Amino acid sequence: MCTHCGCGHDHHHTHDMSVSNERAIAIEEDILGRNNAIADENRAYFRQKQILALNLVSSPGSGKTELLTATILAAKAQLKMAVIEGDQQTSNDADRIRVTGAPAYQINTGKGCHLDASMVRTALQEMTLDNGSILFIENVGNLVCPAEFDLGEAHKVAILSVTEGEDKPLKYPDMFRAADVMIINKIDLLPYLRFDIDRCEAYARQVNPSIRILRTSATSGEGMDAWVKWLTVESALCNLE
Ligand SMILES: Nc1nc2c(ncn2[C@@H]2O[C@H](COP(=O)(O)OP(=O)(O)OP(=O)(O)O)[C@@H](O)[C@H]2O)c(=O)[nH]1
Ligand SMILES: [Mg+2]
Repeated sequence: MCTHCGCGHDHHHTHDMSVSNERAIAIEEDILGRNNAIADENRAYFRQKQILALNLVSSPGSGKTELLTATILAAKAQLKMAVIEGDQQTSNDADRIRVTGAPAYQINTGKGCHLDASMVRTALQEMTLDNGSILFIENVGNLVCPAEFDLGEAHKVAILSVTEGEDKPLKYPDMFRAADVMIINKIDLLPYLRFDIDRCEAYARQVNPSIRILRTSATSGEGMDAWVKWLTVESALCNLE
């Protein structure tokens, strides 16, 4: 359950207005505990197969799917990649990924505002992933709820597009604290906007001093080299373990 937005992940409790605060906290801890246990199983599976799993989180429309299709097209000669797509509705994003030739599995969360570890476990049972590959898990577009839910990934990667405003890391600190990497996307649009990219980076470091920051344009290709290089290094580290 995501108690913050009352997304109704756990239907029988969230709609009961008489639930006391303590009870709500106990329920939340229980749900997160169960989620974490399944996330650990997913992580063990990834480790055994030397898969680099990344959880891509952002608000809707920051360019997660565009970044993934550009990444796959740029790197498919040297990296094996697959995608799990999370959206409330439609299989549009999985369809966009499949056009690139990479396998994609679509999860629809309905009213749910984030993926959870058990949804990913179900997807893993349906997919055949190559040893040593990279699995991108594109979360539901939402800058709040996905921060709390471990899916078993090695890293959360937060994507922030320049049209969203440079103060987002301060306004949604949980997400930028949970992420190991921030990608500032759509930098091709910077000439048309008042977006202070250095200030944005400073804000992100204010909430998470160790966050790694990359700047990309998924559409022009600028900055994609550094991103693909990071993926290559991280994937190689998984293969050494
Ligand atoms: N100019 C520009 N547009 C971009 C860039 N990346 C994505 N877009 C556009 O932004 C829009 C949203 O991109 P998506 O890839 O669908 O974004 P998303 O984060 O996957 O969206 P959800 O899955 O709905 O959360 C599309 O029209 C993209 O073409 C970029 O680097 N530059
Ligand atoms: Mg998408």
